[in-house]
Amino acid sequence: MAIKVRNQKPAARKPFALDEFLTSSTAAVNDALDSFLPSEKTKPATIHKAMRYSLFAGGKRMRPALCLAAAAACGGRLDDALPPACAVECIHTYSLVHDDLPAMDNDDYRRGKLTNHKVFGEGIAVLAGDALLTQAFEIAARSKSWPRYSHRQLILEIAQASGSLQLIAGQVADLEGEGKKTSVAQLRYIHERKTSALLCCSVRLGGMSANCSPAQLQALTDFGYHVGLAFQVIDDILDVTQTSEQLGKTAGKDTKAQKATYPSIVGLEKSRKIAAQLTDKAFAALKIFKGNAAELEALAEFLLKRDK
Ligand code: GRG
Repeated sequence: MAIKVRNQKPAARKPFALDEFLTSSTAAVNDALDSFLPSEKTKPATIHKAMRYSLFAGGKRMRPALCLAAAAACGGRLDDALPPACAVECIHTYSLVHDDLPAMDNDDYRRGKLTNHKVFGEGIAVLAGDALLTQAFEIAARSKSWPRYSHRQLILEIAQASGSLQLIAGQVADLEGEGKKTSVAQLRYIHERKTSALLCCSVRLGGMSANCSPAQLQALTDFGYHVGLAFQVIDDILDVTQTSEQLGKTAGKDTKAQKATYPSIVGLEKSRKIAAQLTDKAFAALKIFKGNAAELEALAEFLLKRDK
């Protein structure tokens, strides 16, 4: 089944119904994740309960949505985009479980629920994160190979985005920067790795699952990079403007941990401007799709305006 068929002329096109897209993409991703993961009863049950606890705790599923939206822009099929979409969500959830550990950010709440280690203990939470990371590669290995993009390439993409040069590098720089004076350039380095790399990977994998052209892949990379940066600027803004209840995680943590953020370096107003400029650059990257990337456009706007 194709994700969406859009062949109307721009003037005749109705405003894109993002709510419907997010509801259906989240449902499809949740069903697929449920089928990929061992059941709660599979022995050892504790680890599978812990993995599922965080995975189904109510995340926004933005990375899978970006993956499916990119596939749609390239004329792909939902069934082909779902495995990479699920793989990136497993990586993302693992990073949150580990990020919340006492040795890292030491948080009690995530996705509106107690953090994994608060429910299952630190040992199981470390293992649940490890198992989700490994699960991502198993799911990627089960996805379809394409003439332009082999399994090897899909797996390489995920490994690079989540490895010691990207996601982990960003987290290391974030940890080491706590309490230190940080420049905007250093902050950009952290955001590129800690956040943008995985969002960009999600978009690229969606394109690859549709056997996209090299030019489309380049456009998706440019889009994902800028949306990823904007995502973290907004995350920093929300940390100081929203309540813990709204966010489903502890608000105000960046200030408390003396973390470098856009609001702390350039102020709230300039941070909002930067997020809008980054989103404009993301929009510009979609020109190549000639109006046929409605899902990606709507998601970029939604991510800029989100309040949680
Ligand atoms: C290996 C010990 C060890 C830890 C790794 C890599 C890592 C820990 C943590 C990643 C750092 C991190 C949490 C980056 C921030 C990215 C971000 C803004 C996450 C929040 O994403 P949302 O808002 O969350 O999409 P939901 O819950 O909605 O999915």
